[in-house]
Amino acid sequence: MRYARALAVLFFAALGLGSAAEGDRPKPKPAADLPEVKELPNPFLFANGTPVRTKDDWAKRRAELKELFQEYEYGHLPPKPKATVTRDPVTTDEVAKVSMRALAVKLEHDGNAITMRVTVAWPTEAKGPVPVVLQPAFSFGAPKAPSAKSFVGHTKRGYAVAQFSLTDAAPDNRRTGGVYKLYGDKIDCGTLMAWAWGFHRVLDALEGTAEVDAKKAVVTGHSRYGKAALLAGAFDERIALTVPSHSGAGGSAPYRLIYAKNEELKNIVGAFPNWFHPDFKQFADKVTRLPVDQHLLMALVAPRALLQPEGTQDTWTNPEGVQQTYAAARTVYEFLGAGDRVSVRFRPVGHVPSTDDLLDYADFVFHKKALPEAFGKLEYKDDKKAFSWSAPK
Ligand code: GTR
Repeated sequence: MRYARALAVLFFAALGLGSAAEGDRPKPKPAADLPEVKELPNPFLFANGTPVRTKDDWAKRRAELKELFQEYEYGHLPPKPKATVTRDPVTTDEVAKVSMRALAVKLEHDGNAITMRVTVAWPTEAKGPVPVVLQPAFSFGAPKAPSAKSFVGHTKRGYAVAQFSLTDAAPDNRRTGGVYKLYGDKIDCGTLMAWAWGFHRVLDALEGTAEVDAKKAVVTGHSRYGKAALLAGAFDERIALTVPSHSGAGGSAPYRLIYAKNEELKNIVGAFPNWFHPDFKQFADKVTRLPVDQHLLMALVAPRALLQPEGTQDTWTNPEGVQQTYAAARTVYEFLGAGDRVSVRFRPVGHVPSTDDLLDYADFVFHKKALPEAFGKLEYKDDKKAFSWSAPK
């Protein structure tokens, strides 16, 4: 049996799959056999109870957490396929001072191919490569060709944008097409991890795009795409700044801390089962047995920069809970000496994103500009810290 498994691992490695395939991985312990943890789980304790004391320990704990998120919540990040990028000629809108080009990113595996279409826009007057914001268009169908004008908000502040449709990487509501067409049943990821993979493939293509500085890549998205952006940032250390906007359940909001009519684990796995690992639904009535919670996903981004934009009237996305996950993730940033790389921004709004907040924070991260005062201000002043642990001294 062991031998067969080892052979299978070798077989899938030879196929170019970095790790074992779905049917081949040992099943993790079921939810009912996991210990109950009522508060936000402690980032500084390994699953076997050993404490994290040093930065080297954190690197190991980080690897452990990545595996826990993959095996229980999201499924595994699919491998990197063969990619061929075709670049259209540059067009320039002289009035908007925006230059653009379209990329077609062809991804292939085992005789199957899919294409992600990306529009890259940058300030015509830029003197060299500029930081780039990777942003999915919020559309469920084929993306329309975006106009130069729609990028002016970014380009006039010195940023490039790479806009694409995550539904090229995986459809919103089923496990077929996109990455599933490439790897079929050899992958166990849900849509959110498939979308994170999509962000990574766009970043691969941007690394070969001279007008942008791919070392200053920002990933962002709103709501469901915010969840995907957070996962993308957590699982790819090339990403310099992660901005999951109003990402809610499955994003930055805690499953364990519910304050009002917030989306709960049972709601999201009921409404969007395909977004997650097929077995994640076992936690619907066992939230406290989940070995992770979402502050730990945020902590995986550390020490790279992370901004949490939230709306205080956007109750479904649990902004009050995010104040807690932010505080909890912050302990890891501070432990790593990067306490100035994480922030939160509460606006008195409902379910709407803010480009200004993203660019203000990017200016701070990339250009050392002062941050407006509202950044880092807590909104729920009476709420006590919802966890008893702290970082090792
Ligand atoms: C809602 C869902 C949220 C969020 C949102 C969106 O229906 O409950 O988790 O994903 O959709 O993406 O707009």
